[in-house]
Amino acid sequence: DESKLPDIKEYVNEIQSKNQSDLYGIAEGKNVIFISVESLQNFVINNEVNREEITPFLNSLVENEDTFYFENFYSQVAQGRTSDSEFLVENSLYPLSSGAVFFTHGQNEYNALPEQLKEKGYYNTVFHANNKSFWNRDQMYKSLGYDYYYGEKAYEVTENNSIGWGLKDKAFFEQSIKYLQSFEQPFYSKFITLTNHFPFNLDEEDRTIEPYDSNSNTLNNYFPTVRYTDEALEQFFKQLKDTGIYEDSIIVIMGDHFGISENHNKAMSQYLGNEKITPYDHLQLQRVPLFIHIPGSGKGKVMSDVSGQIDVKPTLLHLLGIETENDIYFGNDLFSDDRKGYILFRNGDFVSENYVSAGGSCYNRETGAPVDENNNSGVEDKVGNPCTPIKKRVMKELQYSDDIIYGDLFRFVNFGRSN
Ligand code: GP9
Repeated sequence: DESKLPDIKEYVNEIQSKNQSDLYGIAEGKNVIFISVESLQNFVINNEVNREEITPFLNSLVENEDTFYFENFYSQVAQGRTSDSEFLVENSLYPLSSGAVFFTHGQNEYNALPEQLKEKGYYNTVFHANNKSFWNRDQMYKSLGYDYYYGEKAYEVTENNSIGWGLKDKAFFEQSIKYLQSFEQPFYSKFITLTNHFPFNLDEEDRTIEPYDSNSNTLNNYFPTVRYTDEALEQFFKQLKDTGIYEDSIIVIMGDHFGISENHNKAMSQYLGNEKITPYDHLQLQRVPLFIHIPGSGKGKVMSDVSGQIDVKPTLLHLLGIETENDIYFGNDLFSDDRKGYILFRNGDFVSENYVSAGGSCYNRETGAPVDENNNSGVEDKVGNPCTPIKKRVMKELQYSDDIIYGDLFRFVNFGRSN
């Protein structure tokens, strides 16, 4: 109920980044092209399979002087998978512990990224070649402030240009460009890819690297589909340049969530060369790549701090020079040096700069070794389990986020928007 708001606001005010970064406003007035890549995990970046590079295009982006690449960026989704990642990114609130918030709270009041951009004159669209009602997107997108959703029917889908869940990524981007060209600028457009979806089916003609060899066909086939999507992204960048959209845009590429589940731990440990996949390793495998590409900025670098999907909204708003002081959210601006220092997961696990709490144990983040909880190893001036104080904050933060969603509390907040 409404009476919870003062405590929530106080907490949010405590954790929000106060120091403006050098990059504040660097992309003011630019289009935002956000690409959510299905099941793209971070372990494929700058890695090989059968001695071949898996993601040559994304690897070239890591080196690109206009790209910020976040190598310790975590997916924080729960049962709502892709829809949860969309929810985290656009609201900087946490998904729910059961069910998909897109379904259960699609009619809530939000103060989402698209709504805030609309206020600044942006035209907001989503591109995703699937049935519009999947994940209740058609409803939820209205609540989040989208102007239009280009779903499956906006595309020419044939037997030849589709596989698995539908339209192949290359055709998807190719057919989307004409819509982008027709928009008045600035626009915010989200693209959600599909080809790299479990069980990773791919036509022979689209396969440019060979599968891996293990007891898991899922993991084996993951690599060629990841490569296919990498090529689709490269092609899309080229099309954006050819049409002149590129220069007036910033381009964000993010993996939505894991593609290889725990069921494939044996094959995964073989690939990674680990003896087994521990709870610590499992959490580290929740890392997905985040690239923020700002053409002409020349300031790109690899960012190594702990970060997650909860941080995307304030980070993007600040790059666009949009103030968030009166907003209510749980992430931090990833370019600010004033951040809360941990990333939490829906089940209460977390990763902080020094520790990882997973499966009820506390680990040293750097080494992966369990911290001796009674013996104070790994910390100098704290007695007891160093994960305990962070865990308390984590549980409180999840509770506040749940309070907002279950109570639809943003009904009672005046964010100063006119729409
Ligand atoms: C469905 C696509 C995949 O439209 O976004 O969803 P997922 O199964 O990954 O949540």
